[in-house]
Amino acid sequence: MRITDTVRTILSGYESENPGVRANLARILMQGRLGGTGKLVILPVDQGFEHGPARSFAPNPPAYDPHYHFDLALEAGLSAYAAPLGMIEAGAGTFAGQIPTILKMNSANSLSRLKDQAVTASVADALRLGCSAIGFTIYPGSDDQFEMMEEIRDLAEEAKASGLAVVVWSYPRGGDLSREGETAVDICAYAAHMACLLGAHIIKVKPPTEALELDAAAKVYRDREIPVDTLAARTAHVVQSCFNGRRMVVFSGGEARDTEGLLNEIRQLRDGGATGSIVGRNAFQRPREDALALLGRIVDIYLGKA
Ligand code: FBP
Repeated sequence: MRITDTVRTILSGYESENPGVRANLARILMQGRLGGTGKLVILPVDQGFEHGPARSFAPNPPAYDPHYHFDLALEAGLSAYAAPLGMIEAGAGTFAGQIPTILKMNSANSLSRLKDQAVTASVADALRLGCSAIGFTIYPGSDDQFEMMEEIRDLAEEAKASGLAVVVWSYPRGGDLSREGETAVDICAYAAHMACLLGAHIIKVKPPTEALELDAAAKVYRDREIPVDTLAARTAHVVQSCFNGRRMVVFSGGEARDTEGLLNEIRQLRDGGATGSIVGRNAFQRPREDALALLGRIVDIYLGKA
């Protein structure tokens, strides 16, 4: 596989990483219909842990089968598939070498009152299963945020030493953050930036809203006239906050909703310079044919065709 100039430029932003890490980032960047473009669309399926099996899979029962998700990501020509240990173990053999996988190393569940996650896999698991990257969630703002940051510090060090890439889901919540503040643009940019500082290669955040949560930050946004009135402008601000574009940033899809609303949002993310999207429920909760059509249109957006 030869990499494109675009991918070579992206990899040059990761200038201290070893060849193993770069090769795994290249694998993800060269996979599927977006291969070589520098854009990514990833399928994440950890919602069984986060929300439970019925809420996640009852809308489309074939999705109870772990093989369904490997196959969906592959058929749709996506860049990678991310899931917790058990889901990856249940399909890694059949699909070995066909689609890059991201082992989600920690998970929350809806039965806990804590804004925290348990570490549920190891770097050795990721290597054994042929994964290209580890994935880890932090909850900036929560009472457990520092412990989570220390966990990813250790895991990222081990993963990078083993040549694996590191993807961080940075989801502000808990503590003194208001519900609105969880997706406020100042908080989203702050959370994305902290994930970069923690050494993430790919950062995953939710699309930011126009809200501003922190008074001290709000003053700067006003005084410096940082544009936050459109989603494209807010996306550009988040990308800038990720080392001025030297780190890849992907945006999550959220709860299942109408197709045109989702696609319009993704067009704005693209226009703001997002690396791509990571879309779970909106994909696997639709019947397979509808999901393939939707993912095809999302990929077309990042190809600049729609
Ligand atoms: P979705 O596209 O289904 O929102 O998936 C993205 C994701 O980050 C999942 O990886 C995760 O399970 C889920 O969102 C968490 O959603 P929430 O934090 O809203 O419960």
